[in-house]
Amino acid sequence: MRFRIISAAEAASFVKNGNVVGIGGFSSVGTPKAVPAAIAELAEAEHKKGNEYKIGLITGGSTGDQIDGMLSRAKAVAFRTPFQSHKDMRNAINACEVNYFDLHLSHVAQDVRYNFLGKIDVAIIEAAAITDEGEIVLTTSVGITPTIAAKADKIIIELNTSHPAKIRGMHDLYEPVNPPYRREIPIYTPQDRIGSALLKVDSSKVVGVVETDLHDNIAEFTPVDAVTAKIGDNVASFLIAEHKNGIIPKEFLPLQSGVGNIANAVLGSLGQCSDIPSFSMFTEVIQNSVIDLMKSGRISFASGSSLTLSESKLAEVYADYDFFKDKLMLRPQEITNNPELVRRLGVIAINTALEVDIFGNVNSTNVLGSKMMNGIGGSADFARNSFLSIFTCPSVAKKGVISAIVPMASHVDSSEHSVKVIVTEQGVADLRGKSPIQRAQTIIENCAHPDYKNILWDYLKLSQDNSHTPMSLRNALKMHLAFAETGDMRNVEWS
Ligand code: 0RQ
Repeated sequence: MRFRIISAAEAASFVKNGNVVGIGGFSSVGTPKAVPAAIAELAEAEHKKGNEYKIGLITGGSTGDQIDGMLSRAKAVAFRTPFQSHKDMRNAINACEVNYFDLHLSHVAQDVRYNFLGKIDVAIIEAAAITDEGEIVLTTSVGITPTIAAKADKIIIELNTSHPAKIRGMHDLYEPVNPPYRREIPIYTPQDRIGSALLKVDSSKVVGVVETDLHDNIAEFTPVDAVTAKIGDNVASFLIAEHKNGIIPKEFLPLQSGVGNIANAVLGSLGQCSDIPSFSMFTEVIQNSVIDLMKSGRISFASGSSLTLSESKLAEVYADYDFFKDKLMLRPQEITNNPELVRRLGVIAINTALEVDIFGNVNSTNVLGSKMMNGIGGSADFARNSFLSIFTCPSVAKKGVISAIVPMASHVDSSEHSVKVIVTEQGVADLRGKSPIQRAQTIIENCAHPDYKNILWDYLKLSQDNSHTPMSLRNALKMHLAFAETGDMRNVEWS
């Protein structure tokens, strides 16, 4: 080993109050765990002594309890970007204890390279192995690791012995150069390899290696409920019909699907349909269902930025690695989510909305327009540039007191111009080639919950005044107001 082995506590001592810390990895897997936990302890000790201690935290995407959980509970985070999904970090953000800013995931690495986010003091990255030359085999994700390793003043490596060294070769690390010298990214099929399997870092910046065997502990998926299964079936039937009609080419197109149970249900339904050929994924997060569909021969290849698998599914992959090794590729999120590639490859993008308005504007992030949920993630990277952009959601939330279909989205992440199809358990609204009034009619008729259909039809009638986009300024957010004041959107009264 050419680097010094140090304890997590010693590693944390290199991270000073006010530092900006870049975290390697992505989507709660392949991220460092021991050192962030030690930084949280250090912060608590400093606070007890009456000293200030807060860091800026830049990650690839969501992280687990050792990063977003422990650091937010320790009140150790001054600012946070780009995406989080931990309840303690979310609460700290919504209490304005942490300055959070939401970024498209494809932008994070380039924003760091462009120096938009200031200096990176320390990069902390997880490795499965380190070669004699000091090159690093990453673990189950990539995220922004190559960029923060290149830009940081200091690098701390967590060498995680729970990952087998045989995963060397699963990564394809490539960083575009900055304008005006940037060229095209030479990926023409999801399988194309363009970069290095190993991360090369400047050895003089590595302050030490911390040995761990901590697991990421991704929860097993909960069984799919009836609503989620119906959404999955609706998306699958729609895509199958598009394929039959020749809109989707006979070879099919690469899929991107978001995270969570709806995404799993969609893939499950598509996977069961033998009318479509086996397909590939060009996505951000590779989750359990992809592995099952590889085993059954329905998915031929998956390119992503993380293998976000439950413990048991990751064990299956490692146990049968010879089968999986030429079917999985992990890349930086700047590549997996790159607009150029998503557009060129003709990716079919399937993401989840919190709410959708009757014109097709999608809110993925801010509950009632103001409370941050997780962040935009990669949803708009894909939606804006895809061959076909689909957003899914249950038609109601919180046992029916909230309608996901509203007259006006209380916040917009993906605009009507990027959204082609809305799917709820009620049905499918195909928005292609439709004017705002036609979109509103289709969404209300096909996607709204029966409890809300007449309410929304009434809104549409009262707001139609011979203008291009029906809009009643007095009423547009009244359903949200009814929920805020009475706890149920069904109590709305139009005026
Ligand atoms: O809350 O768990 O307390 O009941 O929001 O909603 O329906 O369980 O869906 O877990 O997939 O999350 C958009 C947040 C959806 C996610 C979002 C409440 C609802 C529930 C969660 P409870 P569901 P999901 C990119 C992939 C952006 C990033 C992205 C997300 C909770 O998908 O973060 O797309 N997306 N990444 O009850 C108030 C509403 C609500 C609501 C739902 N209108 N108002 N609460 N909820 N609708 C690309 C990749 O490739 C990964």
